[in-house]
Amino acid sequence: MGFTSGQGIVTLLVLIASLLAVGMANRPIAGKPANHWNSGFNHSIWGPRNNPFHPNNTRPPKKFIVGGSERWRYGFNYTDWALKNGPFYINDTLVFKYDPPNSTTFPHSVYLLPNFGSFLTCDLSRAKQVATVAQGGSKGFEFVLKNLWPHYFACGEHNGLHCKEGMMKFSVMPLFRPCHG
Ligand SMILES: *[C@@H]1O[C@H](CO)[C@@H](O)[C@H](O)[C@H]1NC(C)=O
Ligand SMILES: *[C@@H]1O[C@H](CO)[C@@H](O)[C@H](O)[C@H]1NC(C)=O
Ligand SMILES: *[C@@H]1O[C@H](CO)[C@@H](O)[C@H](O)[C@H]1NC(C)=O
Ligand SMILES: *[C@@H]1O[C@H](CO)[C@@H](O)[C@H](O)[C@H]1NC(C)=O
Ligand SMILES: *[C@@H]1O[C@H](CO)[C@@H](O)[C@H](O)[C@H]1NC(C)=O
Ligand SMILES: [Cu+2]
Repeated sequence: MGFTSGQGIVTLLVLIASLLAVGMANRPIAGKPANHWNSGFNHSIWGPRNNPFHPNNTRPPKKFIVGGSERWRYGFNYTDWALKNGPFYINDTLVFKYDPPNSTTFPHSVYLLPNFGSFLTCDLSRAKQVATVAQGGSKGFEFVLKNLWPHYFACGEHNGLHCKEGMMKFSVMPLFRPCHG
């Protein structure tokens, strides 16, 4: 069947009417915000502090003790720690704290793995050591997040065993935050 201009106008009117109906359906009801794009938007969760894309997210750089009071040790879930303490931003500092080795304490260290594959398998063959077994002492080893690419941290001790079996690994994707001040 042909599509005459008369039918076209009717179609257009029906379209406009249905758009208006949708608009009416989103009219404010008692106590609800008038702007329907905002309804259901929980500002407690997605406020400036937590939302990495919020224009007012301008908190100054922070220091994080990796693992919190557990520090950098064998058997603590650092993936979980990173999930709960992130997101991390450019210029935040990660502090790795672990005792220098002696006859009773296990040595630890900090390596950066080159990619997700080596992170999954704890393959240290192309990893870059960023902290020796001695550098976690006293105030700890500080790593400033300077780059926007993913960082794959792992303990390099026992040929990857601490990473594989001891959960001593986590990844961080630093986000860009507009400069504060
Ligand atoms: C928004 O999220 C906070 C924190 O999870 C919660 O306490 C609050 O009840 C939520 N508000 C609404 C309206 O869902
Ligand atoms: C950002 O903060 C400024 C000053 O505190 C405020 O006037 C403005 O409304 C905020 N913008 C947003 C999108 O929350
Ligand atoms: C560590 O924590 C992550 C994130 O909460 C979880 O998915 C994972 O199963 C945990 N790993 C172990 C071995 O419990
Ligand atoms: C080894 O180091 C730990 C932690 O620093 C310390 O508590 C312990 O006394 C040390 N042991 C020896 C034998 O030096
Ligand atoms: C990070 O810090 C450096 C030096 O203090 C500064 O020049 C840079 O603008 C900062 N970057 C961001 C994204 O805040
Ligand atoms: Cu270790």
